[in-house]
Order: sequence, then structure tokens, then C-alpha cells
Amino acid sequence: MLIQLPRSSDCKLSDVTPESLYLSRRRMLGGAMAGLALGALPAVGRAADAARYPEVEPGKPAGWFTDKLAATRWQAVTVKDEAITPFRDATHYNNFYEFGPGKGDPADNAGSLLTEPWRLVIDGEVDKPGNYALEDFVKPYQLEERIYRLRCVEAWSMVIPWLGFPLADILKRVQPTSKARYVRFETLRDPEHMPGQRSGFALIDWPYIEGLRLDEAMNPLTLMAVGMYGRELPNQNGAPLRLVVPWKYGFKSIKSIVRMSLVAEQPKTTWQGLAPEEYGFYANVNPQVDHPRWTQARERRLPSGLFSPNVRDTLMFNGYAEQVSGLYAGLDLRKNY
Ligand SMILES: Nc1nc2c(c(=O)[nH]1)N[C@H]1C(S)=C(S)[C@@H](COP(=O)(O)O)O[C@H]1N2
Ligand SMILES: [Mo]
Repeated sequence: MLIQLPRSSDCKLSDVTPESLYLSRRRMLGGAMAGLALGALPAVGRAADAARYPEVEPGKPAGWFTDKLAATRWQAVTVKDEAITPFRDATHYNNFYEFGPGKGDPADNAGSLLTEPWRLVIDGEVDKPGNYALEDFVKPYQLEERIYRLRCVEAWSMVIPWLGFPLADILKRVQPTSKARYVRFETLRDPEHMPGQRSGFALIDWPYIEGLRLDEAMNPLTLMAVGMYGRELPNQNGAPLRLVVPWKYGFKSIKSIVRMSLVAEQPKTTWQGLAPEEYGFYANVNPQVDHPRWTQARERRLPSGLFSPNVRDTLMFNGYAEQVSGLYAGLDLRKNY
């Protein structure tokens, strides 16, 4: 397998592994990845794609993250023949209204987010509720790399290599009761460190709330992410813990989660509450059901510019129909958008 690194990196050829493409030379030479076991993996990196990878800023990984990285199942899920979005775009074109409404605001402002210490509460209809320090919470789970398409309801998209663990693994441990039918997720509320929560922009009633039906939450594709591009999550991408639901519009993939509650009733979610005729609870990616103000049949794949807009057809369930269409058998997807 021959993978070329961008010129700016001067790794030895023997260091060139798929995941090393996400890591800066500094981190690699620092030995963080030394001794990493690699199975026989399919190549993400055909040479042409590899040349598009930028250098990844290594961040300051928490001790538990570095420990877990060594046993990661790399490329547990991949996207065939679609280039991974450069790290720079994935971290500088964001939606995270807690840090402002502009696409660049999260990168500019999320430095103030306090991610350590971080606690997660799991409560509601579960046999084993808990209030965990993040480093204790993640202990039982093995990290997997999942390369997923991310399709925003605003008709742009990316391909992002996440690191995380299946939400189903968490739910199996906490044991939902027979009354549990939905999972409700809550983002941190901290106006002092989240300027968007002070400004009252978009009339959002903080904290940001999202939800899934229990069977959606149990689907093997649903991921609780703690990292991306071989490193921990940057703040603007929802550090230290965020949901990734690849067959749904991006707003379902709630960031910086502090609470997960198993509940009997469908939760009232943020965007549905703001504009129910535009944003539904399901929010499944669906090229046949347009947003009232724009088509959902196509999307702009980042990086996208004036002269190379990089427009492509949107796929049913964002390309994950085989894995998830069974969840919606008999449901009118036009009504349940
Ligand atoms: N707490 C919170 N989570 C959020 C958002 C937000 O504003 N606040 N934006 C959502 C939207 S609209 C999208 S498209 C994705 C973007 O994720 P990314 O910035 O990592 O690409 O995050 C989602 N999760
Ligand atoms: Mo979005």
C-alpha cells in the first residue's frame, strides 16, 4: 500500500499508515503513536486523496484519550471512493450556536469552553443511572474509527473520520427500563464560557436539546464521539463528547453533551421547537423531501468554492439506507420529516 503524505510532512515512509495521515509530524515523532498495532486495513488513502490531507493540529490530549488510542479499531467503518474532508475545513466551518451564528465563530470562540473536568449524567428510565467523570465513563469502551458523511440541513456536507464508541454499548450497560422509548441529550449550559448563550441569538432556549428514538439510538451506526482525525475532538466540534448520527441532518448530532436521559415521551428538541414546520424530530436525510426554503436533492461537499462548488446528489438516508431504512418501515417520511 503506497500512500503519499503532503510535502510539508517529512515522516519516514515506514511511519506512513492510514491514521498517520491525520497526525502532525510533531505528534508522530513525539512517539504518541509508537507501537500502534495495525491490522490489514483497506486504504482510505489512495495517493490522490492523501495529497489533499492537511496537517492536523495535534491538540492537547487528555491522558485517558492517549491511553485508549493505542487499542483503536481503525477504519471500522469507511466511505468508499469519497475523499476525507481536510481537517482545516472540518474545524473552521462549523455550526455550534453556543459560540455564535457564523461558520467561523466556533473556531474563533470555542477556546473558552472548559472541557476539564467534565461530567456526564445518565438518568431517567434506566436500571443503572450514573454521574460520571468523563475519564471514568469512557473506561469500558473500545475506540473505533468511523469515517462518515455529515450532511447539514443547510445542504453542505463533509466526510469526517470520527473516533468514538457505539451508543448501543453505553445503553446496554445502563440498562433502559421497559418504559424507555427515547433518549434525550443535553449540551452544557455555561453562558460565562459560551458567548452565544449570552447573546440570545436565534431565540434558542438553552441548553441545546436533541433526541432519538431508542431503536435509532441502538442502531450500530449511532456513535458517541470523543475524537476525530486521530486526535481528541477540537472544542468547536463538540469536545469532549458528542453524538454522531450519520443518516440524519447534522443538527441531530448534538455537541458537548453533559446529560443523557432515557424517557418515555418524545423529547422537545431545539430546532423542532424553534421552527417545527422546517425542522422535524426525525430529520432523516431525504433528497425527496425539500426544506420549505430550499431543495434537499443536492449538496455542496466541502471544500467548496465559487469556481469548484463540488455539488453532488444527496443520497437517501445520506447513503446509509441499507443499515437504517428498516427503522422507518410503514412511516410516512413526508409527514415525519
Ligand atoms: N450543542 C450544539 N450541537 C450542535 C449544533 C449546535 O449549534 N449546538 N449544531 C449542529 C449542526 S446544525 C451541525 S451541522 C453539526 C455540525 O458539526 P461540526 O461542526 O462538527 O461539523 O453540529 C450539530 N450539533
Ligand atoms: Mo446543520
